Amino acid sequence: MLAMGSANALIVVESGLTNSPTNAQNIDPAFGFIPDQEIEINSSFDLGIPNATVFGFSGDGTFDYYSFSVGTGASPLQIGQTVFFDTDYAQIVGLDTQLTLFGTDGTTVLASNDNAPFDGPGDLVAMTTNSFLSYTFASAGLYYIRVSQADHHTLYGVPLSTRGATYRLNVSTVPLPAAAWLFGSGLLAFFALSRKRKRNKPLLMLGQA
Ligand SMILES: [Ca+2]
Ligand SMILES: [Ca+2]
Ligand SMILES: [Ca+2]
Repeated sequence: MLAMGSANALIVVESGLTNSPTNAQNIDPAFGFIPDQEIEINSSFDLGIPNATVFGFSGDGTFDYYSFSVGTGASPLQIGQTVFFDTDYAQIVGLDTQLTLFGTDGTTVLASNDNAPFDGPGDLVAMTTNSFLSYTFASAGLYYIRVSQADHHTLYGVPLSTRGATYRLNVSTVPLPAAAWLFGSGLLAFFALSRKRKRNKPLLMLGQA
């Protein structure tokens, strides 16, 4: 089941049939801009952060794959943006997550993380075993993020346990490139205005007479 359609549809519920890239659950329609206190990078960019949330209730002994678009317009994620992937609440049900990001072929590993290097919002427990990773996408396409269960003998984890495999997955980004661009053009506009004001100086000084 996928929450679709509106800008407010921020939550995807894991369908239970997402055990490979070919049947990954697409989360593009779930991206919205409503502030979410549990995304990892939120303190000073609370407004206008594209983010999507997945609630996983797997419990079916499989991997959970989700797909998302970058640079195609199907999601707000753009080329050159750093995207953050974060699991929350898994630890309190005894699930030690592993997050793995795959390229557009569904098999090339771009990044993977077992335990977040910090306790972020939604982790609740010190020394979290929830996962966190970030990645800056250089080219457009459909990518895959996988939630699995961490395993000391398997590099990228094993299928989720059939018991208690509940988690929340947050996908978010900081709109830095667009903000920087707007800031730059704002400065240009300011200087242009300053030059114009100088040129019109006699006119502006009338008010002080
Ligand atoms: Ca979090
Ligand atoms: Ca977390
Ligand atoms: Ca972990």
